[in-house]
Amino acid sequence: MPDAADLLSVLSRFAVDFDDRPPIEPLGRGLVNGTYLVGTEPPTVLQRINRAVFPHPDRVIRNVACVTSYLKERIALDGGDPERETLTLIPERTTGLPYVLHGGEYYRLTRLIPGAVSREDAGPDALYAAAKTFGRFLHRLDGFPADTLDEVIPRFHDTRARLSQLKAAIASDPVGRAAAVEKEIEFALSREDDCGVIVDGLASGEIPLRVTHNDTKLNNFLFDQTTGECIALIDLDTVMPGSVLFDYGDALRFGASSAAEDETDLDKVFFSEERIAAFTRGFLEEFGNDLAPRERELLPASIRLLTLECGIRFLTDYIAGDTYFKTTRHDQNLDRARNQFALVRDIEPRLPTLARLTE
Ligand code: GN1
Ligand code: MG
Repeated sequence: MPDAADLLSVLSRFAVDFDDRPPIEPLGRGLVNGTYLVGTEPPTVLQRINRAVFPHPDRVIRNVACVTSYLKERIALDGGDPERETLTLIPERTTGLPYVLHGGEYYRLTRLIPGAVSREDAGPDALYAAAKTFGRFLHRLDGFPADTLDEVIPRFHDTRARLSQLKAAIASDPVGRAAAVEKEIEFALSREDDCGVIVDGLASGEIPLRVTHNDTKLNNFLFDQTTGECIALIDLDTVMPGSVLFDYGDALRFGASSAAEDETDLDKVFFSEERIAAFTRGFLEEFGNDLAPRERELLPASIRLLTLECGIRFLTDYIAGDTYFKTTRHDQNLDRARNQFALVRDIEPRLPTLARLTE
């Protein structure tokens, strides 16, 4: 955690008057940005944008500002609560910009949504609720002018490009780890032929390009602490033009797994059909009528592909020396990669059965 004095001086530059010297503590389990709860009146969330992941943090935050102000209008039109159903950025006092630049780092401050919690694990009911929120999110961004968004991480969900990054890491092998993970490398490379199915569909026009979230893991949804209702989809840093299949597949990659993303006992790691069914039902209720035939057809395959892609990314980062995803223990990225590959192995023979859920 950075120096408290530094964070306090950053906070003082946002256009908000805190009650007193605010207590600051780490918040959440995101793998990229530094996130802190500023626990005073008004309660807020401070984030330091990871510059290694996002080379232009100002563009990331500008995207988020545009997307949230658009969403707020749409939420109000739907009769919802714009302060609760999406993030509210607090500007810098003098410039009015949605961030503070301090010591070369970009910080943003958002209002804490009261009574809302994020979850690492959820049963079918919560997944059904999350899927409804996700479907509404897509609808609300339907008319958003996609060309005004900066593509903050180009080819973010281009699985073929992710595989090329893996090959590049293996070739340079900067910390000498590649030889010990030959089995995992082979697992990924042997699936190369299937990696282009979504991006090829986007290129041919069979899959529509939409404004999508691109990071729909369960802990990016907020739930009401008392009613369990799903309130909002947050972590909007990767909102970019993409495919709905990226979001559906990624949501289930994480949300329908029987275990945590870094569980090392792989016998405990498999997909729950009940959870896939619940999320799919909520999603189709909200968004089923908008789906193109090719999108609907590829729903089950997208769970497999996005899980494979995430495993490839974890493995690449392990070989590259753990420079991208935060780790808290040795070999955690390798454990994460093995975990994702276990899920892929589990789902591959089950795809024909799962297809019935999306018909
Ligand atoms: C990162 O920051 P967080 O935890 O919401 C990552 C996602 C991965 C996820 C894996 C910008 O998301 O793409 O799927 O970790 N975000 C970025 O848990 O790379
Ligand atoms: Mg997150």
